[in-house]
Amino acid sequence: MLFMTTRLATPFATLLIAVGLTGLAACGGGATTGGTVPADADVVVKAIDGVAWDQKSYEATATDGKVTIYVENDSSIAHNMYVLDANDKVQGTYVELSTKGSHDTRVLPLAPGTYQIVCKVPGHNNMNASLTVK
Ligand SMILES: [Cu+2]
Repeated sequence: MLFMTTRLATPFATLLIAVGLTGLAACGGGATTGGTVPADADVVVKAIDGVAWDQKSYEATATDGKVTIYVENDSSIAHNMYVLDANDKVQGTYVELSTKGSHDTRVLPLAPGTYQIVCKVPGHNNMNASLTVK
């Protein structure tokens, strides 16, 4: 009897996962509410009130040489996010975080080392955090 219950539960769990993924896909970014952090995110970065990132330093462990960065705007003003290497070279493409709840994910090929996460909106110099990639 226990065996049968297990067999029945598995398709049900699969259905739940499918429904969950559909819900995630419907979230196209730029919504007015916060997003769902992807399960494979290596680092989560949030812009918060006070013209700041939620941390001064972040750490991420690369997977196959790539770092998955999820970024979200939890503040009431517009921001953007750039990842810079030690020579201030922009890594990949930036993320526009125009409204509260704006969010996006970048998968960047980053070698181990120290990077900067910055916002280039004028006057937002305080939004300068370090990202250590291992
Ligand atoms: Cu900003």
